[in-house]
Amino acid sequence: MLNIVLFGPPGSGKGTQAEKLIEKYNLVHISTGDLLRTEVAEQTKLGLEAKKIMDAGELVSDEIVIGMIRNKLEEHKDGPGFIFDGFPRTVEQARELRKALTDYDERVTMLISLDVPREELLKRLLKRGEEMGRSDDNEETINNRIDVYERQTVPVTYYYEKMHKHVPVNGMGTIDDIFKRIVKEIENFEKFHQPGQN
Ligand code: B4P
Repeated sequence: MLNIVLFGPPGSGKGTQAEKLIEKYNLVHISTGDLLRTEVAEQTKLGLEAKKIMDAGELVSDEIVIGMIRNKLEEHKDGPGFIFDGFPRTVEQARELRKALTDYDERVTMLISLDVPREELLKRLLKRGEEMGRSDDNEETINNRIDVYERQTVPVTYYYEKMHKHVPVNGMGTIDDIFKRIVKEIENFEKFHQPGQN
C-alpha cells in the first residue's frame, strides 16, 4: 500500500493536492476536517461539540479523531492505500496512527509537508472565506489555527523525521506546479525505499 500523510499549515493546499493525488494513485482520501464538517452539517452530538472547537481554531480531541480514523481504516482495509489529509495533527495522533496501521500490517510510507508563508496562508483562507463562507475562515480564527499548527502540529514532522519519512515540498506557485513537485518526491521515495523498511 502507498500511505501518504499530506501535511502543512491551514491553507497550505492539503485538500487541494489530495484531490489530485487520489485521481493519479487511486488512493482512499481521509480528511479529518471533511469528516468533522459532515458531523457538523448532520448536527450529530459529536458535530455539535466539534463545531465550537473548530470555530475557535482549536484542535478537536485526539480520542474523537482517532476513533473516526479507525472506522475509515476498517472500511477500506483492502484498498490500494490512503491519503491522510489534515491528520495526524498531534504526536499522539501520529503514534495512534502507527498502532492502527500495524494492526493491518501497514505503515505510513511518507509525510509530505507543504511549506507556505503565513501571509500567503491568510490571503488564501480569507479568499476561501469570502467564496465558500466556511465559518473558521475569518482573520481571527485563521491566525489562531496557524498558531495552533506551529505549537501542536509541527512536532509531528520531528516524529516522522526520525524515521526518515519527512519530505518537505515548496507549497508556493500554481496548483499544477506543486502537484508535479509532490509526484516527483513520491517517485523518488519509492525508488530508494524498499517495502518492509520501518
Ligand atoms: P481542515 O479541514 O484540515 O482545514 P485546513 O487546514 O484549512 O485545510 P484545507 O485542506 O481545508 O485547505 P487547503 O489548504 O487545501 O481542518 C479544519 C479544522 O478541523 C481544524 O482547524 C480543527 O479544528 C479540525 N481538525 C481537522 N483535523 C483534525 C485533527 N486531526 N485533529 C484535531 N482537529 C482536527 O486550501 C486552502 C485554500 O487555498 C483553498 O481555498 C484553495 O483553493 C487555496 N489554494 C490551495 N492551493 C493553492 C495555491 N497553490 N495557490 C493559491 N491558492 C491555493
